[in-house]
Amino acid sequence: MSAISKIDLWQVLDSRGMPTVAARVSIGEKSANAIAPSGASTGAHEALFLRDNKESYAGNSVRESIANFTEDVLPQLIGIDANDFAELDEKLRHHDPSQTFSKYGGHIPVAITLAAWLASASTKNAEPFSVISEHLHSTPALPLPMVNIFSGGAHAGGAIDLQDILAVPVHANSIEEAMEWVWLVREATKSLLSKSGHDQSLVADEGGVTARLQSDEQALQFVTDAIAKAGLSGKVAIALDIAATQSFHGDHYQIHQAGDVKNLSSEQFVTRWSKWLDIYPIISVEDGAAEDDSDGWQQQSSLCDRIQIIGDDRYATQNDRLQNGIASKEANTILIKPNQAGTLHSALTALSTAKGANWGTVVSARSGDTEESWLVDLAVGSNAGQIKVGSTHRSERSAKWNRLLELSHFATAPYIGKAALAHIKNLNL
Ligand code: 2PG
Ligand code: MG
Repeated sequence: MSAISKIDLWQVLDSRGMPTVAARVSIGEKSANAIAPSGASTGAHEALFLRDNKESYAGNSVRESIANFTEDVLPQLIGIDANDFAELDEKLRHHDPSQTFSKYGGHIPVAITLAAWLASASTKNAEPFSVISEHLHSTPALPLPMVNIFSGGAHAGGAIDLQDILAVPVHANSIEEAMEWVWLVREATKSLLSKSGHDQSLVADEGGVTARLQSDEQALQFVTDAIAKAGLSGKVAIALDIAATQSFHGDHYQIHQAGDVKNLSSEQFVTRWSKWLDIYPIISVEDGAAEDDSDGWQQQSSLCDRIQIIGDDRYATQNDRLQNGIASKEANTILIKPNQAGTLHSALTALSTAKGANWGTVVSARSGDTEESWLVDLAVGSNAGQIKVGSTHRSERSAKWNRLLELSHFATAPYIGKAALAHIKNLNL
């Protein structure tokens, strides 16, 4: 038993400079820290990130939620076994029973439960990923990366509507080769944009390139051309995060084209991006319909045999929402973000449910992230298969890639490569 002897909480800053919470969980002499990440394109169903709404940091401080939690809940967590992820989850939910942790916010439970995992690894002198694999009885594997190349939407001031155009190095044989390929694609995209007169001196929230283009299609063409320029056509594919919740306005979608704003029905919206599958090498589409637009999700279900259809805002790493998705066969993959669930245990529960249904799992960072790399251990230990942490640039992103490269260097686990996409029947690779 690794009883929690002390928990410290304090305010720090994330990669966007926004206040967030850091937790230190101590088990006797051993301790570990974890910081809560936060999203920009957040969904309505995810655990809340509560900000104080006072003068400090112009209303963005989290000090008050830390103070409330420290007074009301924290003492009740002392003595719990840090290895018992389920009990910690239960205790936290007992004090804040709504699914979205509306009383104290989900940022505090996620930081505490992650730090408890890392502290328990430290007491065992074990790598964090091996604690996860032991817990889930899974075989560790280095995941296939999905790497942001071009950013729009909430991550790049609405430069284009699409939030992310990502590169998937499907045919790479190692994580080293995978990282080099996506790096080459990012460089080629930047160079093509520069040559077309688009200033490339800035990077987006997740380290991707960006430019204010006429349409999503123009950006897709730039990335497709960049893959060719890098000599990687047929080896590197494209994944999209459409983040459709951001374009949804009650009963219709709004898109921008050559300076015009167009309103589209659910059907028109899904049909529009479905047509891209015949033009660009797209193998994966995330949030192709808004979180509660069930008609849009049903329409995409016919594509599940052909490409990866991922639910992010739609499932919000919540097990019951995922179970509905599995029952309706509207998708075949879930994005796993621990802070959407609010606790490590809940995130692992959703991940296990997805795997049990032969769905794909993509462990994902947030657009506001931190210098920590536990996400990689989570992906490796759970054998998630895929990981998304943004681009190759910016330290909060490279911290994760570098952890993956470290695990590869020490031959900790095999690289899964394109086998991570085996859940899609007729994927054209
Ligand atoms: C997403 C994430 C990460 P955010 O939508 O998948 O790219 O973005 O953290 O802003 O929700
Ligand atoms: Mg998303």
